[in-house]
Amino acid sequence: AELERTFIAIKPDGVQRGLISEIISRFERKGFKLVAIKIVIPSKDFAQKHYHDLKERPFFNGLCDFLSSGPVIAMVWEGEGVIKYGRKLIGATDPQKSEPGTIRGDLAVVVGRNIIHGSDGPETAKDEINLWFKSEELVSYTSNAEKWIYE
Ligand code: YYY
Ligand code: MG
Repeated sequence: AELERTFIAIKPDGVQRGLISEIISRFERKGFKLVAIKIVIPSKDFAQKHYHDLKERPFFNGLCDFLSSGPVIAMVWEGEGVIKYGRKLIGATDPQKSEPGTIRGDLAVVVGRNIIHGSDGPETAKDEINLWFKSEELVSYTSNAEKWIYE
């Protein structure tokens, strides 16, 4: 199995709504492997770093206030195609446009409270993992199920 990794975060709305296990289970049942996880309240400054690509957008300030407003579950998930397929599991940015069956489609209603973040490509995945985690917080291990998930 290949070592592709993505950064996934359950935002303060997902945590407060009790959706941590629901969200984790969707990645876990798919066959992706959890290699890092922590709960953290990001500072506003940290949120601005995380969303630096969006700093010219009108919603940037509110978005960063929101991300830093409470506990976030920060995770790294590993697996073949996990970056792209993780985005598929998450659904479209606007939950009104997310398909049923996706996390945002099933569990969220408006774009500013869309409960989850996922890296959008290999470069952002690398940058976001490095921003949120120290290398020693990433755990390499072989899952017993791997030989039943990969051929
Ligand atoms: O990657 P993704 O989270 O699906 O969307 P981005 O375009 O990167 O925007 C990040 C974040 O910003 C989005 O999850 C909600 C918020 N946002 C917003 O509040 N209003 C918009 N029109 C677009 C995005
Ligand atoms: Mg994004």
